[in-house]
Amino acid sequence: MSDLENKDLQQPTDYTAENIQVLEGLEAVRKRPAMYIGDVSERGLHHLVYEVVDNSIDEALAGHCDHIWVTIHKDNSISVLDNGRGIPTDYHEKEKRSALEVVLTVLHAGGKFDKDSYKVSGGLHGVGVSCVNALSAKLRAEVFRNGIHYIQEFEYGKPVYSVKEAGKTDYRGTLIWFKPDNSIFTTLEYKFTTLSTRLKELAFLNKGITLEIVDEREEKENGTFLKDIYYSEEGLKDFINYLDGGREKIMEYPIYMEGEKDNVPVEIVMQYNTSFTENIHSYVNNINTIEGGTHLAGFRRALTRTLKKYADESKMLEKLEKQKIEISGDDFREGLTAIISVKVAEPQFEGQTKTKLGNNEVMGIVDQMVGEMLRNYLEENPKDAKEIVNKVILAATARHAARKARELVQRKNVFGGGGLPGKLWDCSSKKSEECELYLVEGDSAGGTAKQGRDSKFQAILPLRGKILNVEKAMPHKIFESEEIKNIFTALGVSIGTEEDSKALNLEKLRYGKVIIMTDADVDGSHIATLILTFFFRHLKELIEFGHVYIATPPLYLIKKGKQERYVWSDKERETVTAEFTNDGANTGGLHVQRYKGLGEMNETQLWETTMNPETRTLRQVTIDNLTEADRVFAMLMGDEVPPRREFIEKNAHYAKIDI
Ligand code: 0RA
Repeated sequence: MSDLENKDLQQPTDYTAENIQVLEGLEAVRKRPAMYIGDVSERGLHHLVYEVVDNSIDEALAGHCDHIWVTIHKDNSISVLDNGRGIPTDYHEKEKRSALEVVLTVLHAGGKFDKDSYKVSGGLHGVGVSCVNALSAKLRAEVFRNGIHYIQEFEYGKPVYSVKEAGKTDYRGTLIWFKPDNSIFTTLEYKFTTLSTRLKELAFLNKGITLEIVDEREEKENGTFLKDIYYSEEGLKDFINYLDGGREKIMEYPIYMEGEKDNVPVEIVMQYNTSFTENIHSYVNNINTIEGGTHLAGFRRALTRTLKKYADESKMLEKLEKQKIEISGDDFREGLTAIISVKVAEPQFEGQTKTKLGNNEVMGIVDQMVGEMLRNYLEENPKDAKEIVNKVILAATARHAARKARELVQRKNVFGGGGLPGKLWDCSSKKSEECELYLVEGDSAGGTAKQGRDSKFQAILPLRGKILNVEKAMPHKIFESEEIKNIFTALGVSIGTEEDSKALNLEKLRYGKVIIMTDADVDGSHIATLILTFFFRHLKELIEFGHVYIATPPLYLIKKGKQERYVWSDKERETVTAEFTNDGANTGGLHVQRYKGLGEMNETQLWETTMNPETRTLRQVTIDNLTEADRVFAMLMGDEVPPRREFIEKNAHYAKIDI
């Protein structure tokens, strides 16, 4: 039966605008929340806050607000307050209710009441605050406008009463308080760092606005709460200095460009450093366009064309020509950090995660602007221009060496028996989705893991000592490092530096889970970070598609008589000790063993605590914020020591590195 014969699939003939209206109501949002906010996990939960903050940012971009306060309350409800004009509360004849109620109950109604303002922020899915209302068990809107304090409450998106006056006020602004619906979300717990990092990013992207976040769940001894405040005077210039704090720069000041063409404001900042990675972060309407798009394409095109022309005219490329080394687009972006921020009135987002800009007109706008401004810059700053071209030449030479090294490795794999690494103890199952690869610190712990594992689905690859720091090493070193070669041959994937091979084929991946298992000490976390850095820089898809995990071995084994308990933190140790000794009254026979390394456990203990899927805890590595993750890796693994020490000291109380 063809689709056309299937009556159910045919459109009803009386399909009218009214039907669409009904379909687009808040019930639709509750039925299919993922369609509106991406997902209903931690990510979607945080998205609710971004959606509300975005409305306040729009008010700020319109020039009416300069301060936004976000509060995480004790019960994980959220408040967002701004000092804008306040959402209009006047009665709407046509809608038969207040403008405020329309904004909060009709999808996409946000910008409807302010025709002059230029709405650009408006969230990734552009659904507006009504969506947040639909997915909240309770929401309260308070508006301070014309000297009056208005209030209206909602439950599951439905008004509890119409907007009412609650008194007089000198204040001006909007307060939205909401409590997400626990029947919709898989988790209700907000992460301070996740929200705070996003507010920091918004402060850099929108200079002049103060963004504050307070966490009332975290009270300090002096009675104040955990809090961050962000404000940036110089916007993207501050942003790039912050991102590149851990990198050695090859120019004194970043190149900054700002302009507007055909109603598309464009702001770009860029600078080169001595690293070998490309770090271009692009934003459309404050949204990180992870998949790039036309704005990024325009930037790249102009960068390559303009630098190439300058280098040709200055005859600096002759050296390369003599060695028969051809320059490629990648070479112009090695060691480049750039931030591109455009504002597009009607953005078309495409791609798997809807973070790829599709508007064609933007390509030419960015291309032309960057081309002109960069040409002027190079002419006016010959010293920097020379440094940049030298960096490009170095990149081309290094890429040439890397290609040779990679070809050698690949040829060996094909002709020299290839196959799996000798050190790998593989599993018997061939179903990649159920298979797990443990990357284990040290041969001895590797041996224990081999004995303890379930060999049907668990494979073990021991790693000796510290693996190569890919943040600092020249690219071709990757193909000379035994440990790194072992990792990617075991995984079954290939890595490369060429443009086309970057689209990694995860289809060949031999394991559904890749689990990093290191000692629970400083060295162990350093090794885990080195491995994560390698994945982040060269196999990012592995993290993005959720394949990377960190094993969590216990810190102590507490024994008393026949009682035995593994614990994972000092706090837990205190609780268990108190329990075993009846609050310290009876400490006799208490034995606390501290596990310094995996090697101190026998195979049964290692299996029980760290490897058995029934009892272990795995931490999945996710990337909340790509820009911040990039900064953290550059800092942790880079040359400059002070920022790294500061980070480690500040985060020392966390048992883990959250990315
Ligand atoms: C439409 C019109 C006007 C203000 C707003 C929307 C507005 C919305 C939000 C959402 C959060 N904070 C907000 N602040 C303002 C004002 C129109 C006018 O006063 O002329």
